[in-house]
Amino acid sequence: MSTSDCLIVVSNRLPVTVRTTASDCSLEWSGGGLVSALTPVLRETGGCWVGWTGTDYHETVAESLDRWSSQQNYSLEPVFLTPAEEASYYEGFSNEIIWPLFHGLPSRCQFDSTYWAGYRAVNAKFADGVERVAGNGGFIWVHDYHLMMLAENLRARGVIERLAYFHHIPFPAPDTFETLPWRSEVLRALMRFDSLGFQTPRDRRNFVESLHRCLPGVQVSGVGERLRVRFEDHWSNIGTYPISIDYSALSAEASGPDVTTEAEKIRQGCSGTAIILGVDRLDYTKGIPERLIAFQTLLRSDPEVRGRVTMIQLVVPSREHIQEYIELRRRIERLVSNINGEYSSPGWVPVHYFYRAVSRTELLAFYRAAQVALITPLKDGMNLVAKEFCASRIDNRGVLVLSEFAGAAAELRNGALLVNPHDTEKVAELVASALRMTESEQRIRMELMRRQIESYDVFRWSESFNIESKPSPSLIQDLRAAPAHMSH
Ligand code: ADQ
Repeated sequence: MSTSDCLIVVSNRLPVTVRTTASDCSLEWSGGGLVSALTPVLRETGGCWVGWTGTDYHETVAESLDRWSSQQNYSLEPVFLTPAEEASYYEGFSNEIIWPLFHGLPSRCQFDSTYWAGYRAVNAKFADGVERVAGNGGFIWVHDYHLMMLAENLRARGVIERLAYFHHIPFPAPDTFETLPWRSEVLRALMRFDSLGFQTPRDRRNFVESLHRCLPGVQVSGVGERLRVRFEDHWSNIGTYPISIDYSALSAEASGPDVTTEAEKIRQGCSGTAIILGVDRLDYTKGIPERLIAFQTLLRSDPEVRGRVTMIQLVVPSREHIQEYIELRRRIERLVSNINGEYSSPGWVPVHYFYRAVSRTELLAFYRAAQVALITPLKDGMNLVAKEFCASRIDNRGVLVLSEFAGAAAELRNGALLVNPHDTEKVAELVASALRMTESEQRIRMELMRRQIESYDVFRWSESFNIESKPSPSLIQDLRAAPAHMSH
């Protein structure tokens, strides 16, 4: 995208967490993949970020955001939600329907029609927020499954900017998608965007197959990863754009003296044992219990490794008020306690568990201190942790054991050891072979992955998505002239 274009990013949450007391309000950077990926882009281009504050309306919050905006080269436009809106749109439709369904877990879904009504109403509220800051031409870039109805709302209000949507989570197979009672409404609304981007070829394929199945009359033109799709009178570009990280900034920071000192402290804290690292947001899709069971299997089956390896599991708190997440946390803590109770010996504790967000310096130090990164989501749109781990390995050492169901597996398959995260015995075996891997093999694999991430970093991701979101007038003419043919 040309940096002169005005960029409006829209996502469920603003990139800051708002903390309020009776008299005061403070803002802190939020964690999560979306913020990690988009902050460097917006910092470079300027513009505006529209999103929910995580609160209902408070004057002090609005004032703090104004103050924050005046000190940055982009501004924050708040959307405030009432507790009822939060319950139906966020906790209900987004977290109890779309999140599990799109991660292939329909049995976890609560198909409640009041959630659907709340979702549509809040998408309209977001459209109000976008309307307040739009109007200078440019580009409105909507992020993720919370806001699938937004283009329809904005077009109905006469907003004429280019509208693009990036889908950060997996798009399920049509057999799963079609269980959604509001499947046609959601697809129709998505087809009002000018461009839609997906993380992997599989997600893109699933989306197009779902269109064919649920929206009669849809026409698809093109082959490979860049398609044009016509529904009613509107054409959309559809493509695959794997999200990435700011590789150079991360590698440079990882080589800094603070990170080096901290990494050494972590190694000493683990008495020089080999470190196996897990880093995740708290979520049932991340496969944290399954991973702990795999580690337990390794300790059980191979007494030689006891006292020689330490697993460090970092979990950043997420969706803490939702019952399922409270239960998941308890389950993880029970497993950690069982493993430590069963296998600890004087001077050695097998699992070091942290339930908090760690600073960037600490996070990079953990990446550098580890011998194995064990990243085994049951399903994941991309998984930026896998890419961050490789970017931090300026020594070209370390082994990535990666779930074949993470989007990142499509790009990193030549360097990582891929595994089915449900097969805990196989995970244990692969960890054992990762611990035995020679330095020369580690180097070959790590270099392959680092080169891939360096050549397709977050700026390339954003540029390729945005440039291709703007079809050339000649292409549009060609497509209008030619009879559309079905292809998928
Ligand atoms: P997430 O599900 O949030 O993102 P992910 O891509 O792994 O998942 O990003 C997590 C981010 O949080 C990483 O940048 C990581 O550094 C950070 N993080 C994790 N644990 C932390 C801790 N304890 N302390 C500090 N930081 C921590 C969604 C999708 C993903 C997709 C991203 C981006 O679910 O599949 O990769 O969006 O598209």
